[in-house]
Amino acid sequence: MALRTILVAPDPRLKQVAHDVAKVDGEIRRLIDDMIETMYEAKGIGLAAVQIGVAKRVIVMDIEQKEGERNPRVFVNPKLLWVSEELATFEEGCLSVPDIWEEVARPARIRAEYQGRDGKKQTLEADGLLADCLQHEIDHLDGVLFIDHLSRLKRSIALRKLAKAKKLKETA
Ligand code: K1U
Ligand code: ZN
Repeated sequence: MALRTILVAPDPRLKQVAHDVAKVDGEIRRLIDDMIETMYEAKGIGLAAVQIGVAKRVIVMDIEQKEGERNPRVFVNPKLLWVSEELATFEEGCLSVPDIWEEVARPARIRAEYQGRDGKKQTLEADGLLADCLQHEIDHLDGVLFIDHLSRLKRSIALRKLAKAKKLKETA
């Protein structure tokens, strides 16, 4: 397993639309393992392959992290089959948009299909943080960041904050 570098906005690679995975083979399983290691190292609850510069429809997630306990979920080729009209608001963060947290409203309940690490097709009904995080990560696979859901003013404040942090890092 290897740690991968997480891209930070406004890196243009975060805007690419990921391709379907044709077959869950050894190469994809190695990618999944690297993503899981990278997610835990970064202290995230989710990670999409696009965030490490790989344009494939792969997501890893663990929203129930407790000390010493790891239960990573894997979603290959995830697809939303149904979303509720009712919305739920969660405060979201993103490893590719560091140190910015904002409330985002998304469908409260979802039904999704995906393939697991074994390549088998599965369906899932979710609400709460799982539904929110899965929508956030599927957005990454379509080149969308959570700040794209904010008002123009809030998004430009967030982008300015990111640019300032980048400048400070370069001069340090
Ligand atoms: O996509 C990502 O970058 C992962 C992102 C997922 C997410 C978080 C919150 C709502 C929706 C989606 C993160 O994991 S941000 C980091 C994070 O959640 C966290 C970091 C430190 C302590 C507690 C939480
Ligand atoms: Zn994110």
